[in-house]
Amino acid sequence: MEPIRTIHRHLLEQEKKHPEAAGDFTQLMGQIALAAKIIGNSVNKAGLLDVLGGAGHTNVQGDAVQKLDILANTIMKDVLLRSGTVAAIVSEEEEEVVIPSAEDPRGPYIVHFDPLDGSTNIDANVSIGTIFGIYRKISPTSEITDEDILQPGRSLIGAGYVVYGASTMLVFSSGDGVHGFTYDPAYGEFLLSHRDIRIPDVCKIYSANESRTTHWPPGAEEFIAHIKSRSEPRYRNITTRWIGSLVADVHRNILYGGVFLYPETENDPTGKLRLLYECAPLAYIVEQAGGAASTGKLRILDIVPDTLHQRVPFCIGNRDEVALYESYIAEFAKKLQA
Ligand code: P6P
Repeated sequence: MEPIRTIHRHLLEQEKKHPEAAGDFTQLMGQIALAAKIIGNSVNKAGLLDVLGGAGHTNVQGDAVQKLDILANTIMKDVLLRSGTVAAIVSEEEEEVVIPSAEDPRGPYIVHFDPLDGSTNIDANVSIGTIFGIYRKISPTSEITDEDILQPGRSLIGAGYVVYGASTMLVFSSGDGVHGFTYDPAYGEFLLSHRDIRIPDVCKIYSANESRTTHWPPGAEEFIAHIKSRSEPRYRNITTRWIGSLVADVHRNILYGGVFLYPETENDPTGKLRLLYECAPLAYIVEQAGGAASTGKLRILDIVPDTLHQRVPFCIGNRDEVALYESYIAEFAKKLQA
C-alpha cells in the first residue's frame, strides 16, 4: 500500500523542485485545501442547514444566486485574502476585483475562482464544484492592473478544482502533471488518491446539452452526429452523460475519456461559461492531463481576456475530439461563406 501522502507533503515535495520557491505557493494551496474542507462540510450538510435554495437575488451574471454560492464565496474570499499570499482575487460572485484589506499582508499571486459551480443542482444533491486558477502578479508596482488580472490561461502557474460528490476531491496541477487528492474525514486531510492523472485516449463519453442543438453554430450538431454514429472504432462504445455541473462532467471525462461541449448560440453568441474562473483553469488541467480545450476556433489558454466575466464557447476533453470539433466548425463556416 502506498504510504499516506497528504496534499501538504505533496506540495512540500513539489516545492523542493523549485529552489527559488519562497513557500508562498505551498501556503496558498494549503489555504485553498482548507477552504475546500470548509465548503465541503457545508455542502455535505446543506440539507440540514438553512443554506439550500435561492438567496433571492442574481449575481453580476444575472444568474440566480444560491445561499450556498454566497457561503462558498465568503469562505474562499476570507481564506485567500487573509493568507498573505494574494495580491488580488477575482470571483464569479464579485463584480469587481477584490484586494486584501490594509491590515492583511499581500502576496505575489492573483487567484481567479468560481466558488461553487453547478448551483442549480445544489437542492437536488447533485455533485457541484469549486474551480480556481493561480497567476503571478506581473505589474511592477503594488497597484493591481489589468496586466495582472487579465492574463491569458497560458500564464497560469497552477489551477485546479474541487468536486463535492460521493467524496470531496481536490484535483490540481502546478505544471508537473495532474494529481487528485480525496478528503478523508477520519484524518481531516486530503490524501493522494489519483497520482498523475492522464485523460485516456478513448472517447467513451460526449457531454452536451442537446436541447440546444438547433441553436448551435453550423458544424457543432454535425460533430455530435459524427461521434454518435459510432461509424469509427474509436466511437463504438460512446455514450452521453450530462450532469449539468461543469466540474463533475469535466472531471468524469478526464478520468474515463470523453469530450464536453458548450457552444455559443444566437442568444448567447459568446457561450455561457466564463473564461477566467471556469474555462481557463479547466483547460490548464486538461492540457496537463494530455487533452485539449478550445472555443472551436481558438485554444482557450491563448485567449487574452477583455473583461473579468467574459464568456467563451467551450469544447474540452480528448485532444482528437477537440481537433475534430474545430475542423467541423471551420468546414461549415467555409460552406456558409461559399
Ligand atoms: P445548462 C451550471 O449552471 C453551469 O454553469 C455549468 O456548471 C454547467 O456545465 C452548465 O451551466 C449547464 O448549463 O444550459 O445545461 O443548464
